[in-house]
Amino acid sequence: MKRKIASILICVAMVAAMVVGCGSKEEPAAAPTEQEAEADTPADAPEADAPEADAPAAGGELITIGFAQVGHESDWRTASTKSCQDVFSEANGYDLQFVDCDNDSAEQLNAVRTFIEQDVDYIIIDPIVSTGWDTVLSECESAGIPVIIIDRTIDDSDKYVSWVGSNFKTEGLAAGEWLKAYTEAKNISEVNVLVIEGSTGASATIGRTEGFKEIADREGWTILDSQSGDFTQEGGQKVMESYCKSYEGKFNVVVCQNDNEAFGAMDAMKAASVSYGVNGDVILISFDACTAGLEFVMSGDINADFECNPLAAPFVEDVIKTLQSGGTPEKEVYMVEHWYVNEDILSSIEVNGESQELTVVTQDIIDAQY
Ligand code: GYE
Repeated sequence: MKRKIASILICVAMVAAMVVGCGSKEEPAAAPTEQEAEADTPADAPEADAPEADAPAAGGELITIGFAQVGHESDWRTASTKSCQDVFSEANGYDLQFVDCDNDSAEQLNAVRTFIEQDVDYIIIDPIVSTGWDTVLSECESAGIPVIIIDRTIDDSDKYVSWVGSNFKTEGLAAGEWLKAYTEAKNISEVNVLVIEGSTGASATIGRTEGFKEIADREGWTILDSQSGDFTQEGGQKVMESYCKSYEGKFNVVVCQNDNEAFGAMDAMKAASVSYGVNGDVILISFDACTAGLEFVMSGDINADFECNPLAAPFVEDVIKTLQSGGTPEKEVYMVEHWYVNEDILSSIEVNGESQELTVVTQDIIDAQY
C-alpha cells in the first residue's frame, strides 16, 4: 500500500482512533513477578495474529515493511526474526521485506536505502551499532517513511518514531547486584571477573558492560579482562580458550553477555578442566535467557541468566496501528524481563533502588520460553 492511499486511510481512521484511543503499551523495565514469569508472552502484549477493525490491512492492500535485521548470530536473534515474520505476515495484512544484514553495518545502511528506493510504508531497523545513523534516518524522513527502531538503540539521532526494546544497562546492573548478593550469601570475598562482551559498538554490549562495571567499581571487584565474543557461540569459545590460558587459576566469575557466548565458554572451560556453575569454582552469568540458556540454569551450569525479551513484534505492530490511525505512538516501549537463577537462596535484589524478584527456573518456565 502506498503512502498516498495511507494518508487517505489515516483521515478515515482518525475518527476510529479518537474512539478507541491509540497509545502503545508501555512496559516497566524489569519488575518481574511470579505470574509474569509463568506467562509465555509479555504481560499485556497486544494480539499478534489478528488485525483489528482499524488494522493496517483494513483498506484491503498489504502494508509494506522493510526490516533490516542485525543477522543470525544467536538464539535471541532467531526468536526476534521469527517474532517479526509471524506478526508481519501476509495473512495479517503485511508484505515484509526482510534483510539479514549479517552483522555488517554497511550492509544494513544499504538495506535501509533499498527500502527507501522501494518506497515501503514503514522501515524497521535493529541497529547493529548505535552510531552513524543520522544521515540515513534523515533520508527516510525526507522520503516520508516512518522508521521504527527495535531492540538496540541509536545514540546519534532521534529521527525515528518509536523504539521498542530492553534496558540493557538495567540488565547489567541486575547482574552486578545479583553477584554482590550471591557472593555475600556464599561468603566469597574475592571477586575476579572475566567478561565476554557482545559485538563491539552494539548498544546491548555498551549497556550491559556499563551496568555491570558500575557495580564492580562500587564493590571493588577486579575485572581481569573484557573482550568481544561477538554474541556468538564460536566467539565465546575462542575468547574463553584464551582466557583459560592467560588467567589460569586467577578468576572465579565469568560474565557472558549472551547465552550463545556462554555455551561456547562452557565448552572452553570443560576442555581446560575448569569447573563452573553452582557446584563449580567459577560463577557463570549470562544474558538473554533463551530456552537453551534456561536449561543450563536449571541444570546448574549457568548460575544466573538475565532475560532479554526478543518478542517485540506485537508491540511494533501496535506502533504501526497507532500511526495508521493518525495517532502518536510512545517514543520508547520497554519489554518486560525476568532474572533467572538456579538456587533458592535469594528471593530478590535491589536494582536502581527498586526491589526486583529472582525467579528459580522450573521446567514450566523453560517450556514457555522462546
Ligand atoms: O542479547 C544477543 C543478540 O541485541 C539484545 O543481540 C540483542 C542481543 C542479544 O545477538 O543474543
